[in-house]
Amino acid sequence: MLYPRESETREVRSLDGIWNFVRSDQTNPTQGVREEWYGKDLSRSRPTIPMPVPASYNDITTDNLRDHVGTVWYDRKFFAPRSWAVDQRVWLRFGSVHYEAYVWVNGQKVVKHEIGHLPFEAEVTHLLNYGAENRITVMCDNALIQTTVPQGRITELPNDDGMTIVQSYTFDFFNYAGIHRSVHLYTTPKTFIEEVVITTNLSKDNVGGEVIYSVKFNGSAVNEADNSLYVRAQLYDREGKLVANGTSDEELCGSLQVDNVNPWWPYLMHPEPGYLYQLEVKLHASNDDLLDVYRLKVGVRTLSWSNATFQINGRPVYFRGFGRHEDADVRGKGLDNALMVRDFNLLKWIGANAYRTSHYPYSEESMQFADEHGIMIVDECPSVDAENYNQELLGKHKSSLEQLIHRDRNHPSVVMWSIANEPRTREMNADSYFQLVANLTRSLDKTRPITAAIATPWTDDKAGRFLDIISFNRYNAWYSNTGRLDMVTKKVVEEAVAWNKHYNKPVIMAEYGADTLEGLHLQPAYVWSEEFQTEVFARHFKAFDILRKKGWFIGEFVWNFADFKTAQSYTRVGGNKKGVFTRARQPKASAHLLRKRYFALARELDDSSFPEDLFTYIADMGKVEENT
Ligand code: BDP
Repeated sequence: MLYPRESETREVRSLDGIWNFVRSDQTNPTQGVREEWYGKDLSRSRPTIPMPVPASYNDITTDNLRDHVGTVWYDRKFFAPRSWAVDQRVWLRFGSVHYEAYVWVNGQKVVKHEIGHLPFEAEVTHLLNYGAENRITVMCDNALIQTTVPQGRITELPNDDGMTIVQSYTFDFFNYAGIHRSVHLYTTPKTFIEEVVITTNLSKDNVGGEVIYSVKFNGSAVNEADNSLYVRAQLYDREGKLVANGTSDEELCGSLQVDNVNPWWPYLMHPEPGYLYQLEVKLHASNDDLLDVYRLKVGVRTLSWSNATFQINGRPVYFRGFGRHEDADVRGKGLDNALMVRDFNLLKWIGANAYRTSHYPYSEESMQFADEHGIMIVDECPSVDAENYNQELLGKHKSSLEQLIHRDRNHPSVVMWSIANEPRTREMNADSYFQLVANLTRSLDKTRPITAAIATPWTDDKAGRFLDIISFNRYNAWYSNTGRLDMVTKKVVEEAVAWNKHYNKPVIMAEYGADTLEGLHLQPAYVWSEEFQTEVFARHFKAFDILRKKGWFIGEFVWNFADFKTAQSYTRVGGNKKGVFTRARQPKASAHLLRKRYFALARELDDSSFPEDLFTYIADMGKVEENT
């Protein structure tokens, strides 16, 4: 599914803004469907309130909408211009709705989609009133049960007024819901480019590049058997200069050779990271008529991995990054460009070169931004804390990976697929389950390695053997041996060595950290203080440096980039506070330490230089040393 982009053959129209909103009665979640609320304006069925799109609905009002379980309804009106009635097809596309969505246009059912954080679309050409007003209605259900991805439980519990419905889940982030990402209408010609798949190669000396493309079209005017369609592909560099062009074969596939290529490099691995070309794909009819044009950014790079290393363009990579969340005050998981740009500024300020999209796919806009800035992504599907393995769950888990790979396979920033976070891999069926999930992932993309963030001890784990890279999560001095800073370094080293010995694969520490209340200072370090987080990090750094010398330890990811909202619990003060940045994206003391480490690693491993403000002037150290 291509990201909606304008071109000389396509128009894109945003439906973001303020929509009308109704919450269903929790005890009667299907009432709206039975009463056909989608058949007329929502306001004629129930009083509506204004609701921003994109945003989670949970934190917008001042009442208990936050904890609502079950269905909610959205609607809005829009105009379809008269010009769209002629020789066009019109598509309605959602960047993501969490968790399950049902969509109607002018009272007609259009599409149903399950699993949040992933886009879906449907053709609405025949449902629109052109040159007139139209209505779009969305019903969204946030209920998580044992067969959803991620899993949850719904129980009925007595409360002061009788009985109430309660949603619970084991994962540690708030189950924000609603229309989380942009809603677009876009047009395509009758016969149009439906898919573009890109892979790239580099010569050994990184001088010659190759962009291999494969295009699929969809058309009513021409059928699939008509192999007289062809594609013209043109590749432009950053300055807009044409550097390669070619014509596809009958299958609409082809390759472009790029001399003196600028490879895509991660941030700080090269003076010009995130180099992107623009590929222009033009679909032509056999009589040379131009049918459709689609442009996308392409980074030329190669990935390779072994049982000890992970390489990009032939150079070993050491990941220094974060686990993150899409999370912010008020808007929850709603797409927010200001926040996204701020986050990337902070990632670059701190010298990170990677993050994991813990624990679900992030916005398409952020993936494009990562491409541009050379930030490597470990791209995670929405499976978190998987347990009680069953066929239905497996089907949805696989579907989430299929949709994710389909969406993200052209991004140079995506360097690894993460097929789960902290699955219960000691459970009986975990091995056959993860074998099937890993096999599917590999069959969909052979160009990237597979990992999963595992917390089950290596002695009990049944999934690691199906991965290419082992990632483990562990909270020494926090969840185990709380407060014991003297019990970190050795344990981290021992565990990483054990994982490597057991599976003979590269190892990443994918999560470590400590909750930290901004502004709490306690010396000597004490849990929850800024001093403690800083010390926990330093003890891990020592372990990582011992491990790096062993040759197979390839990365460190702090948990978490920023503080984030969770379900209510006596272990959480307003949410999870393991952020290096606050929820408002300001640094805690540990951020300054981490920054020094990440830039020191970049200098040692990637030959990059220090930012001028990395060290604050203290004294003339040269003189101090001379005098001692
Ligand atoms: C890990 C989870 C992560 C949590 C973290 C924590 O992977 O989602 O937020 O623990 O408890 O086990 O801080």
